[in-house]
Formats: sequence, structure tokens, C-alpha cells
Amino acid sequence: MAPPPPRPPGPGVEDPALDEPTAPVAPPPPKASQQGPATVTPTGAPTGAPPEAMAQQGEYLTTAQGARLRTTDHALKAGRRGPVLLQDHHLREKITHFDHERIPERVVHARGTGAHGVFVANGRAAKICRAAFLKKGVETPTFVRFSTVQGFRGSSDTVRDTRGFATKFYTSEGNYDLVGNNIPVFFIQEGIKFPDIVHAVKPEPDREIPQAQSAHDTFWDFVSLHTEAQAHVAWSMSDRAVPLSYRMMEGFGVHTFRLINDAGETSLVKFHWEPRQGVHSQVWEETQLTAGNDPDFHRRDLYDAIDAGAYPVWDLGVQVMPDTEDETFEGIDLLDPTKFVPEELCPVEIIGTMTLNRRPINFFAEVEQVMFNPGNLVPGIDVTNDPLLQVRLFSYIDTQITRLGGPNFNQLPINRAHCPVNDMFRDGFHQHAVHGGVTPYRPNSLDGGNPAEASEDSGAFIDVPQPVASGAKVRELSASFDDHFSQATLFVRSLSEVEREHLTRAYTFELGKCYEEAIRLRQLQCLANIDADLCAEVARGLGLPAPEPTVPPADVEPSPALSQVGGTWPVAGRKVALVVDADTDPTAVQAAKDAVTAAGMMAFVMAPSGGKLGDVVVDRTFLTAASIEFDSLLVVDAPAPAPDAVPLFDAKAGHARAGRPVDPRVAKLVAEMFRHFKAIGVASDATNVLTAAGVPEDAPGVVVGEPAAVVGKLAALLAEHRVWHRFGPVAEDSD
Ligand code: HDD
Repeated sequence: MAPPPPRPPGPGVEDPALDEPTAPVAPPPPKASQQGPATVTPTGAPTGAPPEAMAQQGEYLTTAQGARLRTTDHALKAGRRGPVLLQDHHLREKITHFDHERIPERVVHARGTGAHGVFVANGRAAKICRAAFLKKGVETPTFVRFSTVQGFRGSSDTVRDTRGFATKFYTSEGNYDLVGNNIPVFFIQEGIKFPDIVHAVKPEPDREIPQAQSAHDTFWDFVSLHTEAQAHVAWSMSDRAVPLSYRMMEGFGVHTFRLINDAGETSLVKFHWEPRQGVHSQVWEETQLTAGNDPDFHRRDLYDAIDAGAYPVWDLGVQVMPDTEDETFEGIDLLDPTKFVPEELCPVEIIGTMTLNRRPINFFAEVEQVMFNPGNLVPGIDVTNDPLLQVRLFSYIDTQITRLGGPNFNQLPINRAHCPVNDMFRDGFHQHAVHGGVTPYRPNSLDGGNPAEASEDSGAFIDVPQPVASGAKVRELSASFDDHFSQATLFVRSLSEVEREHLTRAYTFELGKCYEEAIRLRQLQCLANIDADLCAEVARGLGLPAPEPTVPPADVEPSPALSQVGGTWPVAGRKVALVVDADTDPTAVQAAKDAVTAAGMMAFVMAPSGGKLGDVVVDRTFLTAASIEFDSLLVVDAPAPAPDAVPLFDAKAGHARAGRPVDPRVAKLVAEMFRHFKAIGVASDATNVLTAAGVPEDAPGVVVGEPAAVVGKLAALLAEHRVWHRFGPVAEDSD
């Protein structure tokens, strides 16, 4: 029989556990890779305190007022067994603070991930733009937040969705925010419709489902009625909406912006971020498995890569177009945000490079509290009359008042400009600055006239004096906005065969999830106007008739630049799993690992259980890892089943097809990677894993040989991202 628990000490008896104060411990210094942005006051003066001094100070636990605390584990009570006293000021401050820890999540783009970086200009933009940060060789600190749009803050990373790509440049002339997406067109032409599209895509209001999905009635109801959305929808149904990682996404400023140079000449531009890592996506089944296996997949991937020193790099490019009176280029209305300009018509010129090299120190303080605003502009960059952009200029400041609790959000360290700020804004909730002087107005005589107004020569932001069209006030758009289908057609016809197949399945899947047949039929009508074959294929999948077009599909020239397939890309930072058994020779494992690392990729040793094999650390076990985590696989040794070690998996299933039995978790891993078009390497004496997984030894993208030699072939396959021809000319992913 177990001994009875010790009796609590009676009234007035000291509890020995309380008697021992804990030994003083200095706060942990921030890691070298995690320095915060320069800390300056909102008026630009250095605070004199390093960033970490804003957080934990001193060795002792204190109240918020700095009084040292005896304990934070026991409330003040009227006797050991008595009620808790209202008098306990520390208890109340602790619980009150906790009660208010959560802030409203972003109304869109709630789920996101951020990192610090640096942008280096190559100077090629200087001829079109006077911005100081675009002059040759200038280095500018940046902070980027990637996001999904539709889901809640706790939703999964790998849902089908547009991704946000928002960059803050802390320039010497003020903060410049490029608040873009990974898709170059937008759902709607006017900002006034933004609440409507967001209401339509968010979970339906009666049951609040589905989470982070567009595959439901209200979304398709909206986009089939507001047919201007069809181009963005086509991109959303493509592989672009299921990126493999944030590192492998393009970014687009979407709108056309107006740049002005030192000579006062203007041009119209579209911004592009081009990842050096290539533009790569997951296949559909992979996204679904990832959502369950690792909902934080994209966040983890970004931070793992930065920690491993595989810093992601993007080139910033511009398409430069003449600033003509009608603001069109090759017949494309540059003010219509549902249109993009094909690179074949206007090439992208690279003007600088951004490297993300630092994780946030504290996710809430930085990623959650960062705010972006398309109106954060610097001299040389101005907006256009794009009716979507114009409304954004209002929305982003307004939303922070609720989200960040008042008008002083620009004073938060992550949002502060790195140049002097002297703004005459005063007071308000959460005012951090101790403003001196008596004249937050100007002109004044009492503070010596400070602050002064700048001239163009002293760096003032001058709005481009663009003529405004005269005419009556109207709630209308120009006729060029009426073309809703031609760019969807252009996009669809530019895809490779495998991408086109994925697109068809995505439309069929999403519309198949709608309950209302009228909505499916209406969207099929839109597809008929985009591309008759696509419409017919989707209609067949839905078991519905394909309608005739109401507008004949446009006769467009495809843009090969839109396809993600057919090139080769660097393999640096790609992830390779090395499968070994519990008794594999550590020398062989180390040799395989060295070969993977030498090829610039990341190696993860995967074994039946954790610990070490000789001196080689086991990074993943068969229980903790999943195929979705890796880009490629090398079976160094075929692991036999170990039923005792796998209580969460039915070890009797799946391994007994033929040959030596194989751990079924490895057979599953290989089968999934095979279905997902991933390159698979197998040591010559481990081919029984292929048999167990039902994978033919001579299938495309399966390499058998000595592990070190196999690595080179895997790298070559990985450079093409996936083995798309594995299942014949048209790919068969398994959804
Ligand atoms: Fe927006 C957030 C991108 C149209 C209103 N938007 C937000 C973010 C990105 C974009 C990347 C996340 C910023 C962050 O990480 O904090 N939004 C776009 C793009 C658009 C666009 C590329 C079209 C080209 N947005 C748009 C319109 C409106 C908004 C038309 C309103 C009329 N967007 C917002 C917002 C958000 C936002 C509600 C939510 C949180 C925030 O701003 O700070 O104000």
C-alpha cells in the first residue's frame, strides 16, 4: 500500500519549500543571431539602452514596478487553508496581465511568420527612382512577414490560399512598406468590395466552417458573381497557392506604382520578388498530410533554414513602363489590380537583393506587432489611382487602432523608423515617448521653430503632381476594367501539362465541396469563358454538363514565364532524409551525411529510435518524422520491423509484400515520397524497401547504388524539384 501523503503543516508552521529563495540567475543574453532592430526613441534619439534592456533586467523576479518578489507560486491567503486575499497586489497584477495577453488577430493574414533581413541595392533603379535605399551598394535592414490570408491565427500553414509577402525597409528616409502577395493579381478591382470577398472566403457565419479553406459555397458564390475575381481564382487553383515553403515563393507588389527620379521624370512600375531558391510547390496530397503532421511546416522551414545558415535570398525586380496619359501598357490597364503584365511583354529588371538572416527574438513583439501599410512610402515612390490601392491606404492604419490598441503603434520597436522621427503626434494610448518642448504645433516661436518643414532638396516626400481627370463624381470604373476573363485564359494556357492537371483537379475538388448546384453551374459558366477544355474536364469531374461560353475565350499568347516547371534551381537548403537501421555502420551513415552536406543540402538522419549511432546524432525517428518534411530520401540501410518500438503504429501491416521484411513506417515513407514525385535513392543492398513500398526499381527518379554516389544523382533530380514524368506525360498525384 502506498504511504499516505504528508499532512500539510498546521497554522503558523513554516513550509520548508517556501523557505529557500532561488539562487539569482542573470537573464539570458540574446543569441548573436537574434539582435533586435536599432532602438531609438520615437524622436530618433538613441535610448542609450541595448534592445535587450527593454525586456528582462536584473537577476531577480520583480513586480511590474520593480519590487523584488519572494514568490510567484503562492497567493496571499488567510492561513494556509484559508481564502485568497484581495490584498494580494502581485496576484492581481499577474492575473490581470495574463487576462489581457491576447490581442485581436489580423482580420485577414492572421497566420504568419516573420524574419529580419537586409536589402542591398545594385543601383540600377537610380535612373528611375530617387529613393536613397535604391542607390548602388546601400544596405537597408528589412523585416518580412509571410502569411496565409483566410485562416485564423492557429490555422495550418499548408492550406490552399494566397500568401502575403510584406516587407518593411527601414530606410534612411523613413520606413517603406511593400505589402504584396505571392500572386500578382487580386480578386477585386475596388477596395470597397474587400469586406465582401473576405466575408465570402472566411468560415461561413452559421457554423463557422470551414477553417482556412476556399472550398465552400460562399467563396464560389462570390467569385462566380463578381467575375473580375476569375483571374485570381485561376492562380489560386494552381500550384502557386500551395507553396512548398515561404522561401520558394515569388512576391508581387500587385498594384502599379509611380516612381520619380532626381530629374523629376516618372515611370510606372510593378514590383517582383524572385526567390533564388526557385518557385516550388507541394502536391495536393502532400499539403493535406502536412496540415496534420506539421501545421507549422512553413514557419518551421523558414526558421530551420535560417538556423542552418541556408539564408533565403530574393532578388527585387521591377517592370518599368512609360507613364502615359492613359496608364495602359500593351492594352493592359495598369490601374486594374486584376491584371498583370506578362514578363515577355515587359521584362523584370533586378534592382537589389534581400537576404533573410535573422529570426525574431520574440514572436509576439515582432511578428504579431509588426504593422505594414502601403502608404508607408519614401521620396521617389508614389501610389497610383488604382482603386484597390487607394482604399488600402486608409485601411491599414485604421485596423491597427483596434489590433494594436491605439494610435501609437508606430512606436513599437519593430515598427519604429531607424531614422529620426519628429511628428508632433502626442498622447494617446500606450504613449512611450517622453516628448520635450511645449510646441507640438508649427510654426512656433517657443521651441525655436522646431520642427522645420523640409524642401525637396532636404529630402521631403513630394507627392507626384499627377493631373487629376476632371469630370463628374461617379461610382463607376472605366470600360477597360470590364474584361474579366482574358488574363485567366492567359494564365491557364501558360501552364505546363502537369500544372494544368493540378489546376483541373483543384477546381473539381473545390467545386465538388460546394453544396449548391447553382453555384457549381455558375462557376462552370465562368470556366467556359476562360477555356473550353478546362471547363469540360471540370464539368466531367463534377458530373455536370459543360456550358457554352457567353464570351468567347480570349485569343492570347501564353507566357512561358508563368510555369514553375522545366528549369533547374540551386539545391542549397533542400532537405534529404537518410534512413538507417538501429545497427547500421555509423561510418556509412557519416559518409552519406557528408556527401549530402557537400552537395549543399541538409541531411537528417532517421533511425528507429533516437540517440546516436556511434558519433552520428539521430535527427528524426520513424515515429516523429513524416515524408512531407523532406525533399528527397536516401535509404542507406533497410530497417527491419521493430514491433516493440512502434506502439503507435500497426507494425504487422504493410511490410510483408515480398523479400526481407521492412519497417512498415519506412515502407509508408517511401511510398508517399514516390507518389509525391520526389527523388528516392536506395543503397544497392536495401532495395527490399522499394519492394515493400510497391515502387519499381527502374521507375523514373529512383536511383539505386552506393549511397555516396547516389547523392549526386539525387541532387541533379532535386534541381528540377520533382520527377514530374514519373507516372507518364500527365502526372498522377494521389488525391
Ligand atoms: Fe491587405 C493585411 C496584402 C488588399 C486590408 N494585406 C495584409 C497583409 C498583406 C496584405 C501581405 C498582411 C500584413 C502583415 O503581415 O501584417 N492586401 C494585400 C494585397 C492586396 C490587399 C497584396 C491587394 C493587392 N487589403 C487589401 C484591401 C484591403 C486590405 C483592398 C482593404 C480595403 N490587409 C488589409 C487589412 C490588413 C491587411 C485589413 C489586416 C491586418 C493589417 O492589414 O494590418 O487592413
